Amino acid sequence: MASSIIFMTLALVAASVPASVMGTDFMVGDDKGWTLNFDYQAWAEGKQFYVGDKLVFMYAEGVHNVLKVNGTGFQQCAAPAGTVALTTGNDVIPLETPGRKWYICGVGNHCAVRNMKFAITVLPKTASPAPVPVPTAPEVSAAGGSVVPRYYALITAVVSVIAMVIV
Ligand code: CU1
Repeated sequence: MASSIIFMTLALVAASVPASVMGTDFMVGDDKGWTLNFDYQAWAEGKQFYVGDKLVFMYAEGVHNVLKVNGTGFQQCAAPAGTVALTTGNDVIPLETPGRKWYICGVGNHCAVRNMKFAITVLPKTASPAPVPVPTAPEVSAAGGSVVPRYYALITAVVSVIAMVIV
């Protein structure tokens, strides 16, 4: 009974590991992708982003781009000098640190007028599961405990028989 409970606990722990280790890929705009006149802030509102997740921006190459900016750049729809635009049309941004993140499209007035901008808050990675308890220790000692007395009883019996014969 105790061992089946331990086994079920281990199975549950093992089943829960992949979800917390592997991040989630968020398709920005879902099936609309990265495009004009989509409410990306509303898209982001209901979601929880964690370190290890990724943002995927899909769009026709050359039509848009992706700029990671700061809060000021977000408000002004202007990237700080030196910001490198992502331009492949299939841009994947790993969320590597927790905190506030801002993304805009740097083409024309797409950010200021066409709503191609959003901000998210990336949360720290969820606590990794506690180390899996090692179930072998109590089981081994239990098995050993049953084996040793058996031999001990046998040896005791043999010794007592020999003692009786000698005496
Ligand atoms: Cu754009």
